[in-house]
Amino acid sequence: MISNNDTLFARAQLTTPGGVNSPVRAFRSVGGTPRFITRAEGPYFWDADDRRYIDYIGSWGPAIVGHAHPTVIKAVQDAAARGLSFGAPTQGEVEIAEEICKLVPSIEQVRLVSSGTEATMSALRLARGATGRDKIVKFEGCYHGHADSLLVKAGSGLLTFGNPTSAGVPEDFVKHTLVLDYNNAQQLEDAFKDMGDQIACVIVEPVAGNMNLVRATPEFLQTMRRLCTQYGTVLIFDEVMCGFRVALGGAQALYDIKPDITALGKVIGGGLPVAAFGGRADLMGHMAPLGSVYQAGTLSGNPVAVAAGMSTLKLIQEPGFYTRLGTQTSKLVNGLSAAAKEAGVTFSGDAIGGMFGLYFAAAVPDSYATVMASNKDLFNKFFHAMLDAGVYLAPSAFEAGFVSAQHDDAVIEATIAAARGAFAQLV
Ligand code: HOZ
Repeated sequence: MISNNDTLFARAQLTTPGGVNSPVRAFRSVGGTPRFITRAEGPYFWDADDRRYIDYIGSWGPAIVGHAHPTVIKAVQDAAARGLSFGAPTQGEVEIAEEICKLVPSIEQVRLVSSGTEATMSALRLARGATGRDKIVKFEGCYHGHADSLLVKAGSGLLTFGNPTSAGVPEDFVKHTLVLDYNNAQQLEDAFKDMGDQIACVIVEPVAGNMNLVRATPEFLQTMRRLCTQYGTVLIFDEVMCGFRVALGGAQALYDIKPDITALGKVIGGGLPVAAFGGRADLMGHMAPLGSVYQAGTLSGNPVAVAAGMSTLKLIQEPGFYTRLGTQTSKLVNGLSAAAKEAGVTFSGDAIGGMFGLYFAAAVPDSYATVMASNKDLFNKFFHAMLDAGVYLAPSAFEAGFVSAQHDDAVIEATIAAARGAFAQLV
């Protein structure tokens, strides 16, 4: 029988490059046909053949309270009934800004945008505008959206500037981007010693989620904070993925480090397009209309999206929310690790709050190089065995996974049972 997913994928490729609107969805890394999703509820979604999957991407992070949570749906329906977009300020924008500032104390003022890419791109412009400097530092393996200056990989040596990772990004645009190793505090010290007074900002995922899950060491982030303060460089935490995921106040609460600017997204939109950047009021004062750093957006602070985000932010503040989320995520990772061990498969896992990493490697990686050394072929086989068993993991060995508040014990146990079968197929 012809699968509806196959039919839709064939059609999609006629009108959309690669058949998808975001590359990782195309299953290129793991092979096979992407699933076209028709509906979702709680920890599950269903594909075009009406097959149900336990979902561990949660829309790549936003679905922290589970899919189609009745409270969020009601808030969206109520907001939509009042009008979809006004291009003028609303009370909802004031309320969500107040909520974000309350939950993330390093954020004194915040500007809403529509995607994580916009948030990091604008944060970068702000840092450059406020410092009058051009150079920026990022780390290999951290992904900050697809702005030109950030699609850069390391150059040939430590203090050489980077090379574009995408066609269409002129060398000239990235000649100010220095790419250093994640978790290498000494390298960062050396870079600042060499050119600290020219660096506008350091941007980092304090818990990286785009090279699988890789946590920063406290020493690495503390060194970064110290150097940025010493040299008047803006420290930007990209918490688009880990914000409200690893803890209520984000990774900065977990590590007890205050960045100057934070980029947020995903959870703050509850499944609709809301992202934000915010931080020290003196820095945010450089933004137009107060200052000379320009940024704008027709759908920024969209009332329906803000309603979804605000209701999600309220739900995650319910007592015990993060304790339960962390417990379920740890149960998942521990169960998968035990199942791999029983099967004799080299495997490790890590979990922080509602985010997790699965690695076909003996130890949890701490850098881009160690992540890349994990066994991608085994991951791909495991991915397909799990998919066949009704469990949807991220279709790439280099993406983090996400658990929602609706992943109860029965769901986690069903996943571990599926994994026992999947690991057995690998040996
Ligand atoms: N940026 C996401 C991967 N880290 C993918 C987003 C999507 O395809 O929806």
